[in-house]
Amino acid sequence: MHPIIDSFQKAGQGQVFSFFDQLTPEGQSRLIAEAAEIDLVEVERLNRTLVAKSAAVGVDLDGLAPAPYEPLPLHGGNAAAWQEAKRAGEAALRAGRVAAFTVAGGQGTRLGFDGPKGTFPVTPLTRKPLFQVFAEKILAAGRRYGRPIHWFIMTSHQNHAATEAFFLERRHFGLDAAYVHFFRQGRMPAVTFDGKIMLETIGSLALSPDGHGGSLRALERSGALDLMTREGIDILSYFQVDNPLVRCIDPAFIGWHVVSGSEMSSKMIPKAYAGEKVGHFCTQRGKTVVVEYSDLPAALQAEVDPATGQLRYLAGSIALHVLSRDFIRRMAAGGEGVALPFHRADKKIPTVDAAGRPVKPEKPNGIKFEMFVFDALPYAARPLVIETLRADDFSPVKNAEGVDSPQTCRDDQMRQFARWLNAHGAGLAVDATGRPVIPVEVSPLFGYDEDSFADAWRRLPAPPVAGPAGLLLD
Ligand code: UD2
Repeated sequence: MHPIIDSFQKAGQGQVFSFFDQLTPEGQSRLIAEAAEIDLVEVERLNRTLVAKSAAVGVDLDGLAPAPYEPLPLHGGNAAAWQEAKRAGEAALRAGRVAAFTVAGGQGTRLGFDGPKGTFPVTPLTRKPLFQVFAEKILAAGRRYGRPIHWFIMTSHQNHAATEAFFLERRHFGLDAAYVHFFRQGRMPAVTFDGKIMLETIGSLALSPDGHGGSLRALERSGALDLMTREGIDILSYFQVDNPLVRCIDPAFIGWHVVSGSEMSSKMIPKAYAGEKVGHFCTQRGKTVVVEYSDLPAALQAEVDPATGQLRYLAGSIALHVLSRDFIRRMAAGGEGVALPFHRADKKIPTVDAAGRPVKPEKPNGIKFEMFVFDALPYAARPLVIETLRADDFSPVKNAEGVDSPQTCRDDQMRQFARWLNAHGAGLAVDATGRPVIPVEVSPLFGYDEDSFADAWRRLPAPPVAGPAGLLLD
């Protein structure tokens, strides 16, 4: 018997090979190869812990309190310290210590878009795809600081080839291809409610991406951390693929991380309303933790701080982090007590019945496991949370319509462009929400943040003129 089949049988997972005899030799090899990806010891541990627990068991809220954060000068923060942080970040960039990192392995099901999410057209006028927006910001930042910036992109098995092809076809949006690095994240098998690894078809396992937390081990496995070491890069700027407003490279953020000697730093925004779907920065037993919106009871989310009149759990996590290379390496190595936990999600998982016929379940029939990157925070030395303005850093595209949709994101981009323009006397008419009345787009290659925009504006020979489609600065 093949040793992989043997190990599955010994682990009580022999059902994976129920239809093995019906497969072609190639099909058999494929299934064996998938099975070889599975860490049976890990699955067994999850079965003993997460699967054995009922899904209703909540997270540990014992001793939870809101985490402190470094407020912006606008909200009473120390302006001199912010200036110093910015200078430190600029110095790190000029020294070539920083790389950008996008997690783009998600399936983007809510948006209903067929294809890697980063290929979704997102800018208001020219409809640049998300990947192009990030690419141009990274290209421009590299030029500004005199050092091209390496960019790591984590894909999934499902979208890896399509993502690479997209970059090739678009000539890496002007970036040097040698500075753009793709790697796949790991996969986890789904299990039934009694812990049996599920098949998707008779010849394949029900596998799914292991969550953005899987990025830490994938960075190690892919050789990205070695590359960083060779290139003298020790700081990674982490962001999600769905948020074109993000300052992929933010000197103040990087500088706060450096100055405070933090191993993992994060940005928070004040939550807009109690039920907003973001994680919450908290402290618990002396550690910084993020508690997801789905895990923090509604009553706690709605608590108001009498001193400020604001939500008590105000600090929303928008999934922007700066991580130190050696910290990632330590997390990836794992070992006792230094591993990201898995989270359980009960899902409708397409599978096969006892006769091998396809089944499309109507209600959840199994469990998927995911790791979350913010669960690394409690392991980081001197973790730091700093404030940012939503308008400067956060407008994700999540849903086809309504909140966090392509429309709200285009509007937010235009508000930002109009703000920059009007700060320099462009005199653009805007509505009560700050949205310009004509369509406006500023290319990241012109200006990708307030400073770079201001410099480019000063160099303009004459004020820009709007065309029939709107105002475009590129
Ligand atoms: C995430 C955060 C939430 C808030 C919000 C901001 C979690 C659990 N929640 O919510 O607190 O910060 O973002 O927008 O993280 N991804 C992978 N591989 C995976 C799964 C996800 O690369 O296996 C990427 C995905 O491509 C995307 C990002 O991670 O860039 C976030 O994924 P999501 O859309 O599932 O996160 P969401 O909206 O539930």
